[in-house]
Amino acid sequence: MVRSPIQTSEGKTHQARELDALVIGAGFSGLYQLLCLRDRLGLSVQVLEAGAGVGGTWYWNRYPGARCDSESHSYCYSFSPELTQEWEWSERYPGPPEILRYLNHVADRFDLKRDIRFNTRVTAAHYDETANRWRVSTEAGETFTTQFLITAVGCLSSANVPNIPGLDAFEGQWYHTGQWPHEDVDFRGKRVGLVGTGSTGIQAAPVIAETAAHLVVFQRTANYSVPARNAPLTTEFKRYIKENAEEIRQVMHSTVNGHPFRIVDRSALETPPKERQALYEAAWATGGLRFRATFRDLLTDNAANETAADFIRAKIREIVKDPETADILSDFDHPYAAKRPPIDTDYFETFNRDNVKLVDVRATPIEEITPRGIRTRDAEYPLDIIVFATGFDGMTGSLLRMDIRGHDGLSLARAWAAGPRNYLGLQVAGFPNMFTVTGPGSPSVLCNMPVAIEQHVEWITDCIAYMRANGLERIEATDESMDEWVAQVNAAAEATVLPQAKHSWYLGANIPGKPRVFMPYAGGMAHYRKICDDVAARNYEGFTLSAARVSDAANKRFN
Ligand code: N01
Repeated sequence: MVRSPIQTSEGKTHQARELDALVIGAGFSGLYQLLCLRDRLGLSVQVLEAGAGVGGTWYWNRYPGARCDSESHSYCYSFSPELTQEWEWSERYPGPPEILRYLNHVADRFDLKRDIRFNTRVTAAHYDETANRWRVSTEAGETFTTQFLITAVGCLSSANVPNIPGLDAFEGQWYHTGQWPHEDVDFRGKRVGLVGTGSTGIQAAPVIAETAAHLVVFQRTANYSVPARNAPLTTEFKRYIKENAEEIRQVMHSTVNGHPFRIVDRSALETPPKERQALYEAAWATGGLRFRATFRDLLTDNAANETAADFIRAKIREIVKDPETADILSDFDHPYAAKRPPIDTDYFETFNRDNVKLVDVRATPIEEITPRGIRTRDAEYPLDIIVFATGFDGMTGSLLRMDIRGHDGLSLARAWAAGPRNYLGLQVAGFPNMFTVTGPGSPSVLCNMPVAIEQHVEWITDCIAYMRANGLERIEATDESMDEWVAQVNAAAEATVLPQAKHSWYLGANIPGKPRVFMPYAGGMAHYRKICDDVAARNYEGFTLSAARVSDAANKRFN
């Protein structure tokens, strides 16, 4: 490792670590990116991670009921057949402790932790044109310089605590699910308010209701949910996973969402109603995201989608005993799966409990938080604990909270003032040698994440290997390729029902003032993979690559 003197803005001089690549974040993406760049390409790499351990999203999201909605045998890396064979999942859907055990196992197995600096939050990354290097600063005042900067910061890492007047004066305790304490929160004997009914709130409500004295769920938008049907994995299924690992991988790589099952090539509209009902019943009994794969046209045709919506509405009315509560829970304002479709364990059943109440805050909005609880237009609900399951500043939040500056001091915040713009979700014009793993403009959150992550990390690794092999030092997306890609991202979204969910975080609609832009690429993971492969095969078409050498300026002081 080389150190060179750096002049900070305060005028102090200290040593900066010089690296080939710096990776921000030690979740699924950061760990694999470190392994690829360090062990396959032989680069000097440092990972900086804000948390005290590996895990990224799963390090922070430890709220009651948290569980992954991808099936465990697909929610893992597939790059190492040995790793696949040696690891054994215990349940159909893993919870945070098991996912963290898995990621720690991976980090230890591949000796990754020695190049990860924990408790280290990156605050800024500035590109130095002359040196062709990024200068990266941390909250603690350390500085690193690096040729390649890779953000592996996750899509859902910047918690959104709504700006409701009075929170500061609340006399009870409050928590955001995405920043859950590492100690247990004791709900016993407590009156708990849960704000938000996205995937998180739907998972948390049944578990909180089991121990709390009373739970009030504040729902703004009714949400579809399908039973997860979580269960321990049978010995037979565990054997199936091992024996068919390669075939499962092939399925995940060839499907739209990267899951280990295919969308059935059958139209909901063309299927006779009785048969369609039977298929939905079977899918409901199977549970999980497989429900969405029952028909091929659910996300592309509103009338087809309505058949799924009708089925779920009827299920809610069947499960929930109080008709008024059932009406509020099933008063959907968007097509099924236009928002990320939650899967649950006894969510709707929870509203049959005597200690649970649903409040429709679309009809009676929350006006303030008082010292004693939450006051809506119609009533005050006394509470000891408030749980905000109010989501995240998704996809761009965790990038924009760092001060990232490219050419001529251009900030990423300014470059994205009208919404995120990039090429392939991987690079932004004006920010050379910076790659965003599963950034906006890539399938990311519409895909089983590890599949999307492995594809990005491998593409970035291959790209850097290509540069090294060809004496190239700098890669930057062009403006034209970025314009073209943004148009493709928009067209892909418009071909689906996804943009019809007006309150969706996919659109940035959950954050006041955030530009309304549909962020993930909805054209399908398999198609996206092919596009990226083709770009690489055409010598990184759409990027400008140059042989600008890292000059001596790398060793001189930055201003
Ligand atoms: O967040 P969300 P999430 N007053 O943004 C409501 C992933 N995930 O944490 O819809 C009242 O979806 C908001 O209401 P509305 C997954 O990708 C995965 O639940 O804006 N309510 C909504 O009900 C998921 O999509 C897993 O009207 C307010 C809720 O809060 C993503 O994380 C598990 C409000 C936020 O829903 C985010 O899910 C969990 C306010 N001021 C999460 N502000 C699995 O793998 C917001 N809301 C299973």
